[in-house]
Amino acid sequence: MKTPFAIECIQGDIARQDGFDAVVNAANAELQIGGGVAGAIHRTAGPGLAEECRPLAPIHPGQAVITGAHQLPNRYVIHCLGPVYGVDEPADALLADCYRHAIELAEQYGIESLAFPSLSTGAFGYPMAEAARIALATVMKASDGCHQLKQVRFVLFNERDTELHRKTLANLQHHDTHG
Ligand code: AR6
Repeated sequence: MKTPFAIECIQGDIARQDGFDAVVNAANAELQIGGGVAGAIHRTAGPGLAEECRPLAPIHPGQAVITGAHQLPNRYVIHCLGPVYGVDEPADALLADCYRHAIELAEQYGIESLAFPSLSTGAFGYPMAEAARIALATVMKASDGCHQLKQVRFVLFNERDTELHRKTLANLQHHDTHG
């Protein structure tokens, strides 16, 4: 698996990714304001985002849809509905679908830089280590077919999750290189 775009993991707020073409929202099925990531994104974007989202809802687990970014410092928001852990099955495949579909949309819209939060690991209860492995492996694999995307960033809320993502990424890249 080669990685034609750069992947980095940083600690921060997904609603403050200045300079990135698009950010991913950990959405609810109705694509309306919620807690966590969806709260931060909708609060910063303003009410126009929920309005643009209304006709696109409801979405199903694993699906991704794209809108404008309104007052966020980006061009687009890609909204993904992650699986509720222990409810939506198969959870691992549905979580991987979110990342794959988000990257497909990014490619279609000529997005060069994309920032992801850790989907499903808050209110939806997905264990962080397992979710990190699925997220990073899926993004690395999807990068093979990408021509537009040049930079992918994972934005984690705290230091522990950031370190976990960095270590997971390093392990996956090591296995890639050394078989
Ligand atoms: N920036 C980056 N990461 C964040 C931020 C932020 N501003 N806020 C929280 N996180 P969640 P889910 C982390 O709950 O599990 C919503 O209410 C957080 O620590 O936002 O997919 C929606 O309306 C966690 O690791 O998303 C849905 O109903 C991760 O982001 C539901 O929750 C995801 O937490 C979606 O649940």
